[in-house]
Formats: sequence, structure tokens, C-alpha cells
Amino acid sequence: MPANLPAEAKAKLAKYSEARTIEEKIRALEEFISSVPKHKGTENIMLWARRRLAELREELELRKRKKVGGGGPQFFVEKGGVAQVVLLGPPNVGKSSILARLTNAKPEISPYPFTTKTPIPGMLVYEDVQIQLVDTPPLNLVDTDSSLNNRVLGLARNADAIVLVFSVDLVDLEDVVRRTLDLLEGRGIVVTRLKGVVRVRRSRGVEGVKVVGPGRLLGFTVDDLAKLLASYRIYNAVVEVEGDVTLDDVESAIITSKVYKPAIVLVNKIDLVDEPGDVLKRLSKIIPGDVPIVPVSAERGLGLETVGRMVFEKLDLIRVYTKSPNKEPDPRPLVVRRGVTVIEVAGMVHARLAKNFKYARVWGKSVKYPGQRVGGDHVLEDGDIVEIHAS
Ligand SMILES: Nc1nc2c(ncn2[C@@H]2O[C@H](COP(=O)(O)OP(=O)(O)O)[C@@H](O)[C@H]2O)c(=O)[nH]1
Ligand SMILES: [Mg+2]
Repeated sequence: MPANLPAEAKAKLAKYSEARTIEEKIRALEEFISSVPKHKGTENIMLWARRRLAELREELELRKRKKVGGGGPQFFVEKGGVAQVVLLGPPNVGKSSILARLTNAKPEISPYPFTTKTPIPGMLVYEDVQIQLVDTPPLNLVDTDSSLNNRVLGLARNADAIVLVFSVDLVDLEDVVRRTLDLLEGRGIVVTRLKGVVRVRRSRGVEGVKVVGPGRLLGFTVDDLAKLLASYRIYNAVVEVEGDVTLDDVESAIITSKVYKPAIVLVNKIDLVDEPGDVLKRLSKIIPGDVPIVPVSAERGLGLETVGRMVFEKLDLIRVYTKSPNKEPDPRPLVVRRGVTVIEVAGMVHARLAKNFKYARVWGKSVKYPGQRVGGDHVLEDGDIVEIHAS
């Protein structure tokens, strides 16, 4: 999205990102919109700005209602378990039925659309971890800027992963899937890992612009980057990069803050068809390759046993069991991000263990033989047992 914005518009955008209150943000965004020249090159950013404005107005409205005490439906769900995963999809596909099957929650289920009006959490137990699953009101694929969509997608943005639910009996299923993915993408929620990820954090703690992370800058220098940021009135910032990143990616990140959400797709009501193979094949052409597609039936309880493992794997989390010498491992795992090292785990147990770390013994997938001695930078795998030795 290279927007080629005039300086005035950039300044307004800077004002928007510096704004502290919702009212200030709304005002700045309105000013921004009226300062952007309308042509093909600014279409995307205008689309983003209008949506963001609608979301902010929505949020303001909601807060006002809460203040007067009446309170609209409560939309925020406190996170629980090792991760919060949101069930998303059009009406009547069986989202609530799936929540009821997979968790202890008892949502209302009915053949009528829009039965679910507020998000409902439940706990999905996968082996020895609990994952919070949140049922939501349906996405509106016709009036995509509806206020309910704003709230549901707000939930999705805040969650750790999403489970998209469709059903085989949907008329024009492929079109529904396509429109759902478009809706997410339009709100900056991407379900396929971005090739380059950029996060721009303003920070008074740093002098100038600092680039961190394992990524590469493609075709531009840190100087070019500093110039671009300065045109948005960002002078002190940490720019995190992962993968290959272009200057356009940076500009998009400043403006729209895209987020990657790990996702899986459930195709429900599989009991209604004899041979789902054909439907699944067609869907796999539309749905990005790294998003698993799972045929299920909430009614018959088919296919659902794999959902816990799939979600857990998609979250890029692993379980690590710590143990003391000559003792049994702690049965409660530490749930940590994939790629974690032994020294990091030591630090999580106790700062002293990391500081005085000597070596560790590891049992599990990351080592060649049980009880292998490893150093602090050894990368752990799901299910590993770690015994840390410190002085
Ligand atoms: N045949 C069939 N019907 C289902 C299945 N799952 C849900 N339903 C029905 O679909 C309708 C909508 O279910 P609900 O869970 O309320 O969908 P939601 O609107 O997505 O939350 C209800 O009548 C359910 O009984 C399924 O796996 N197979
Ligand atoms: Mg429902």
C-alpha cells in the first residue's frame, strides 16, 4: 500500500497515532480523511480510514452506553487458559454447537440465525492444557461494516488465534469463504504468516530509529527508513522486522497495523453429505495453504477430537516440563512459545537459575538420547523434560 500521501495528510495521520483519547482519534481521523486526495492510489488507505473511524465511533458509543449504566452487551472476554481462540463465521453454521461439543459451556443453539448475541467463553481441554474457546455472534457478510462485525472482529484482533467455521450446506459455500477471508483481510487480520512482518514501536527510550529482529530490509537502508518515519513525525522508534521487508511494508505497518492470527477452518455439518472430498478440494483452492481445513460434524461428534491438537500446534506453543535432580517432573507444563531455549526456561523458573546456569539434562524430542546434557542455547520441543543444573 504505497499511498503517496501529501505531507499534510501524513501529518494528520501522525496526529491520529499520537492521539490519546477516542475523541481525539476520531477528530484526527476525520481531518485525515478530508486531507487525502481521492484517486486510485489512495483507495486502500481511505477504505482503512473509514473503517477505523466507524470502529472508533462504535467504541465511543459503547463507552457512553456503559457510563449511563444501561450497558449494551458486554463484548470483552477476559483471557483464560493458555490462549484465547475465537470461533468466527456466518450465521447458522454451528459455531455454538461446536463450542458446546468441545467445552463445558452451554450456549443457546437454534436453527435461527443471530441466536448468539454476545461472546461466550468455554474451556477446551487438550491433553494437559486448557485453551479458551469463545463463541461469537455471526459475521455479517452482506453489510460488512455493521456494528456487530466491528465488535466481533475486534474480538478476533485481540485473540491469539481464530477458528473459522463454515458448513457444507451453505449455498455458494466458496463465495462465503472468500468473502469471510476478505472481510478479515480488510480489517487487517491475516491468517497466513506474513512474508515480512514489521512492527513500529514509538519509543522515547531510543535515540532515532533502531531496527531489531531477524528480518532483512529489501532495497532500502536504515536511513531511508528514518526518512519515511520522519515524514510521519516518528523520530524515535524501534522497528521490529521478521522475514523480508520492503519500505512499502513499513509504510503499511505504520498506517494499518496488520496482525497475523493463526487460523484453522472447520467445515461443519459433514453428516449432510455422502462424500465431502469434492467440497474440501474446492475449498483448499481458496483457503491459504497453511490454514488446515477440518471436516467436522458437531451433531454427530465427528472430526472434533483433532481440533484441540490442531489449534495448539497453530498457536506455536510448546509444553516444557521442568524437574529437579532425582525427582519426578512437574506434571504441570510450562506453556511457552516455540523456539524457546533452555536458558529462557531457566529464567522463567527462577532468575537465579538463569544467572548461575551450568548445564541442563533433557528428555524428549529435541535430544538424541534421554537425559542428554545440553547448553543454555539448546532449543526445546513440545513435551520435553528439562532438568536445570546451576551453581
Ligand atoms: N446436520 C447438522 N446440523 C448441525 C450441526 N451442527 C449444528 N447444526 C444445526 O445447525 C443449526 C445452527 O446451529 P448453531 O450452533 O446455533 O449455529 P451458529 O449460529 O453458528 O452458532 C442448529 O439447528 C443446529 O442443530 C451438524 O454438525 N450437522
Ligand atoms: Mg451461535
